[in-house]
Parts: sequence; C-alpha cells; structure tokens
Amino acid sequence: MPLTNRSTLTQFLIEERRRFPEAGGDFNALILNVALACKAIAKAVAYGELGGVLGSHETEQGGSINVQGETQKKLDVLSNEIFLRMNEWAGHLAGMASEEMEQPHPIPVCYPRGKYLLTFDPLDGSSNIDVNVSVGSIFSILRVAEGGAEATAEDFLQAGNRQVAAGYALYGPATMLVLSVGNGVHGFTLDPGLGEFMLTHPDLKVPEETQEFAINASNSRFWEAPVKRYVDECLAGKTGPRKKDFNMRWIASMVAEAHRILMRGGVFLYPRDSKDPSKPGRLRLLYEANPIGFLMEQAGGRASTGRLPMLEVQPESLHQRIGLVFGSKQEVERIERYHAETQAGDRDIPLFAERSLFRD
Ligand code: AFP
Repeated sequence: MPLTNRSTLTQFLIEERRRFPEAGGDFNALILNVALACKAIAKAVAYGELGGVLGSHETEQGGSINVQGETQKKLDVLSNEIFLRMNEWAGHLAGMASEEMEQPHPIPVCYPRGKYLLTFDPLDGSSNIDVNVSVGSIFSILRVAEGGAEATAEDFLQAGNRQVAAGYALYGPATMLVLSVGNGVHGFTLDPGLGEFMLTHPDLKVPEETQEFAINASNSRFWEAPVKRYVDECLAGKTGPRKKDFNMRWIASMVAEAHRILMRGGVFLYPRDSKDPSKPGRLRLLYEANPIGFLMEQAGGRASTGRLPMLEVQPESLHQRIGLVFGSKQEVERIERYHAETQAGDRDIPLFAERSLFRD
C-alpha cells in the first residue's frame, strides 16, 4: 500500500513543536519513546497465548501481588519493564512512577536525568487479558521543579492541570495511540506494516450529549445517593425525568471505555462508594484519573470526582485512589449537580447510617 498522505506521529510532533520555537526536542523524543514502549507492548499482547505471557506472574514464593494488593499478570510485569527500559536511558526524565511499583523508579546513575516526570499504568484492564478483551496503557507527563535532580515521590504529587501531556494506547482490533500535548486530542492508528503510528483521528471532540452510560452496576448497593439517582433516572428512560432511553456499557477496561466516549460520547462512572471504606474509589488519581481526565477536558468533555473537577485535585500520595466520572459535558455536569444538591447525600450510604444514634 503506497504511503498515504497521513502524518506520522513524528511529523505531528514536529509540527506541534513549531508552536514552541525555544523547545529543544526533549519533549518530542520522550513522547516517541513512550510510543515505542506502547508498540512493544502491542506486539507482546498480540501474540496472546502463543507468546507464553498470559496468566498470572509467578515468583519462587508463588503469585506476585502489586502495591495495589492485586495479583499481577505476566503482562503487567512485562509491560512495566518495557516502559522502564524504553524511557530510562534518554536523559528526558527525572523519574518514573507506575501502578506496578510502590516507589518511583530512579533514573540509573549511568544515564543523564531530565526535567520531566512520567507516570503510567502499563497495562490497564489486565483482568481482561486472559479472555482477549481490549486492554491499554495510560501515561501522563509532568514537569519536575528543577531538572537534573533525582525525583522524589513528592515531585509527582501535582494536580492534573499541571500535566504537559497525557495519553493512552489501546490494544484493540487496531492498536491506537490517543494523545494530547495540551492542544486538543489526536488519535493515531498503528500501521502494522510500517510500525508507525499514523494520524487518523485529528482533533477528537467528546459530544456534549449522550444516551450511553458506563458503570459497574453490581456495586449499586454501595453507591452514594447522587449516583443512585443519576443511574435510576437513566434506567427509567423515556418514562422518567430524562424523557429519553439510555444504553449501558461496561467493558471493565477503562481505556476502552474512554476511547468509545471520545469517539461517540457517553459517561463513565467509577464513583466513590462504601464497598471498601479504606478505598475512596477504585481508580488511581495520578496515572489513571488524571491522564484520562486531561484528555476528556482537552476534547471538550469533563472529568470530575462528582464533587469537584478532577484536574484540580491535589494528590496526597502516589497511589491515591479516587472516585471518577468523565465524558460528555452535560452528563458530568448533571452528576455534579446531583452531588451538590444532596448535601445530606453522604448520610445516605449504609456506613454512615449505622453510625446514626437517631436512626428511625
Ligand atoms: P484491572 O487493571 O485490574 O483489570 O482494573 C481495570 C480497572 O482499573 C479499569 O480499567 C476498569 O474500568 C475497572 O478497573 C474495572 O473494575 P471492576 O472489575 O470493578 O468492574
């Protein structure tokens, strides 16, 4: 197939860089290294069982558990290694933080350090990998205060509106890279023959309205009142206050949900709930909620905790969990309104109700 007139990721980045004449090229090189890591992961994922990398990661002591308390899949560990090896050598980073590592990864002393920080979930949705459902990698790029010094965990604790770039790779029927460098959101499709990401979806926009919501309904008994109200109204359809029918999706792979929402609208909810009081949400702020939130806001959508804009949350710890709602602006704003209206909403969840001495 002759070379189409599409831009490659490299061409796109060089054209974007023209907006910053003083840019030295570090930023672009960093993004290209992240993209290379995603291509390597795409290749490993595509082999499936043939690659001998399905199933759980085993050590001499048995299955390995990550800092999240979750069983690690072999591909979780491999994907994490790929991100580290493809990014630690180039001199653009002061450190890396990953869902799969308790502490930040220091840049080996044999390599120069740079002014950026990279956080990532190397393989999101990995509980789907053994059943061949789409999974993805999520990444976020921050600046470190002063370049050159080794990054501490504190350096990563920056609000999402401090991100200079964010994106994901989706290992689906096609492998895609969706990226924002702060000037809109753009989708690239991997040309397997060339090994290049080609610009196929420039300037993605999230439709403001939708009839599609995504939530894990098996958690409904743990939801706070505003979430229950929102979902019940969607389920009531034409006969209810929304006066229109809704459709529901739940892939249990947030990258795939986010991509559907970028392509055709929708709203995703993994809210704070009372299922596990030690976890104020399932998703992690730094390398899941913030990068996806950045993309949604850059594409004219919205990302929220339900109570405040996601990108304004000040992180308190590297692996902090948070309730997450994102997608079509009008739906997210409605969900935020419901949270604002039910000030007493927090007293409705069973945990608090049992504490009340005056419960009738
Ligand atoms: P895994 O990476 O452990 O599969 O978790 C995926 C995820 O973080 C996110 O991608 C999904 O939206 C969500 O968890 C699915 O959670 P449930 O399994 O509770 O539905």
